[in-house]
Amino acid sequence: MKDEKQSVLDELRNLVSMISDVEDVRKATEEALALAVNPVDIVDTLSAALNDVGKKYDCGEYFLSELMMGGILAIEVTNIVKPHLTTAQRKALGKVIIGTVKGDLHDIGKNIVIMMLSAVGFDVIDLGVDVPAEKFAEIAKKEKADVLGMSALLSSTIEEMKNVMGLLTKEKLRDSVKVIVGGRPVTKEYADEIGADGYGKDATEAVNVTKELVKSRR
Ligand code: B1M
Repeated sequence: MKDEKQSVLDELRNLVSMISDVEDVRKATEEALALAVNPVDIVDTLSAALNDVGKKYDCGEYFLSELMMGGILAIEVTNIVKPHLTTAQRKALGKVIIGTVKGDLHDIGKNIVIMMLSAVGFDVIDLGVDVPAEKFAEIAKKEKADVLGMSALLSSTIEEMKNVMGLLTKEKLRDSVKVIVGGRPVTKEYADEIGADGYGKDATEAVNVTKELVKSRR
């Protein structure tokens, strides 16, 4: 028989992928936390549910309105989980600037990565979405960032990562800042191809890779 924790996670996945009432989604998230479910498992469940939504959109079962509602439900869940991921003592592991590349408005995955990086003690500056290459370079320089992170969810916008890499080289910033990339269409091969220093397939990997990148600078 499934344990209580798994049942509530299954329920949460079902509620989000069926685009249920926001109150029910909130209740299931709070119930999971009350049962001491690891917040990272809640985030993973949310990712799986959004994948379900994406598949339904792909096959024509859902339309843009459902895609948008999926995003709204995800924001509700992450807002509830966020305080449970944040550590009380900050260890100041390093400074990270992160944004979603130009032309791309998806920010749920990026925000989860930010939550997890902040939780382990990184000082994170969120550049938001639709971030032009010039802004990545400008803020990396101004903030003396250890790591620059780029997220992209559209296959049409990952090309923008290459532009950012080119500008960082042109501005002679590649010796001072490490670059990590991630997002649904991004692969390790693509990260290598554009000369990024790291790739994270999910938020947990993003945290581990960022830690390694900061260590390699010292
Ligand atoms: Co859009 N969308 N969307 N969407 N959307 C996708 C991405 C899509 C795959 C859906 C589909 O067709 N199956 C598809 C892209 C297809 C493609 O490019 N091949 C798509 C499309 C087509 C579009 C529009 C073009 C739709 C339209 O207008 N006709 C439009 C584009 C707008 C734009 O950006 N210019 C659009 C709009 C939207 C909404 C605004 C409605 C909404 C976004 C709301 C928001 O972000 N605030 C939305 C949503 C919700 C989705 C899906 C359903 C969910 C995305 C998501 O949040 N996933 C998505 C389907 C899917 O992903 N299967 C889809 C959950 C999230 C936790 O995962 O972001 O991958 P992800 O992040 C992960 C990892 O990738 C990684 O860690 C995260 C946590 O584990 N990661 C990193 C992410 N960034 C990282 C950075 C790192 C390291 C790791 O280092 C820096």
